[in-house]
Amino acid sequence: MNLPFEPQRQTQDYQASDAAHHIHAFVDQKALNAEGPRVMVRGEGLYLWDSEGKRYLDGMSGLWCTQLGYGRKDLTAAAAAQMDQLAYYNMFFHTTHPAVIELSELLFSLLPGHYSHVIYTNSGSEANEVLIRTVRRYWQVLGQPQKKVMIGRWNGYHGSTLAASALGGMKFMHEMGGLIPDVAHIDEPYWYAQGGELTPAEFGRRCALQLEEKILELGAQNVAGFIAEPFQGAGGMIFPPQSYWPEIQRICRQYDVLLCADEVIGGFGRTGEWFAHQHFGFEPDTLSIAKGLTSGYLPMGGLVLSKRMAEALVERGGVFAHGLTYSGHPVAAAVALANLKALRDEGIVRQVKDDTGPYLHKLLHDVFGSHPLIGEIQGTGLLAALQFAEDKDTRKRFANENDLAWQCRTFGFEAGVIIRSTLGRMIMAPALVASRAELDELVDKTRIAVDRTARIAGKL
Ligand code: PXG
Repeated sequence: MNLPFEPQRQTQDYQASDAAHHIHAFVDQKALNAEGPRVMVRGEGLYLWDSEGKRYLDGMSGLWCTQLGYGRKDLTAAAAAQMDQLAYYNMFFHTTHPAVIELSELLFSLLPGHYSHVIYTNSGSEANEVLIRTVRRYWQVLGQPQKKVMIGRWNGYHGSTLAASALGGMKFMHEMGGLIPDVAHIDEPYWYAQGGELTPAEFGRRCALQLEEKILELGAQNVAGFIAEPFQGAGGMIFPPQSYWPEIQRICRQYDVLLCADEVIGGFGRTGEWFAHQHFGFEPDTLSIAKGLTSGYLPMGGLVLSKRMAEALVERGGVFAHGLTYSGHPVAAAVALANLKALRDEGIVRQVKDDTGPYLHKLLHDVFGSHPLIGEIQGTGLLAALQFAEDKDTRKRFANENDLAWQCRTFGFEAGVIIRSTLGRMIMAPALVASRAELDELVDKTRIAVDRTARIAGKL
């Protein structure tokens, strides 16, 4: 392999150089420099190897994105061939290219029929940046320019750029310069933590009704759209109660507020449906996509628009002053095309729905259903969360749940599995190509980590 970097340096050498030059994501950099990051050097299928030669089963698909796993030669071949043929061209000044044309054809063959157009970006954050401008532009074109407020949810995550972090509901991000005007938030539908004495159904309905209250408070004539993840990802892999989405959809339609689904994590087969809104049974006006679009092999995202919106923007909108140098990048588009073909032609999404998804959830219920540390198991398809509970009867959470979950994640690494911790929840989202044997290993090793955590929490 002709890699442009030295293949085998010492771990400490890597770490020292990294500490000297690199600011990492969402971390106290000084603390990380003292500890030294793990250096990942290779991936194959569901497995990763670090610079010490230790192997891990990646239970998180990188960051919820490597649907096909690592090392897929069809994707690397697609990238190399496209680079040889046409490494770069753009969507400006009246040009396009075959890779992006075929990608769009395939994308819309997989989507429900009421979507027709996409604006490509390089990431999920950018998709949500574009979303705000597109939604506002849509209302301008319809003669309602005052309709520009976006409503998001507390503890929602829509990315890390300025407007995307404002749409999101991570208060600590808002406090670090992440707010913009004309954005409001309502509560998240996290029944386990916030449902109190209410049934999940009643709590889900009440959370949804907050949207109606917020719209009435702001004036429906001022509200452009409501954005939410069909299930929260970074916020803890939280599934809303079943009563939630039908009520949200009713409210959006009643007040003429666009319903914007952030499918960055939920899209491309994660739930066993192609898109997570199909699992929950609602019909958004826009879809923000990224991650699984290319299985993470190259950066690419996009904003998918309904026919109704696209028709207004295309037929009546004139120039939309928006574009990115790399929108619809040919190499990313070629990789996305190869990725979506593989997901479709190898029946991978169907396999998640009919076989590996149910298999994983049965296994999790068998192993953790009456585990002393676990109060709730959520998820569907190749997506699951385990909720830590100090008292399962009252749904009391540990005061130090964040530390416990981080500890559990570390125990996971020691056991050779990568799982994600958020507050008091452990999350799994393995590659969609996972076999039953790999899911067995994922759950076995997670069990080791959870048992060790239960011991330090005094539960075992
Ligand atoms: N929307 C959602 C729903 C996301 O989960 C983004 C937008 C932003 O995408 P980009 O490509 O700009 O990162 C995301 C990203 C985690 C984690 O640890 C989750 C994300 C990113 C990094 C870490 O759960 N999601």
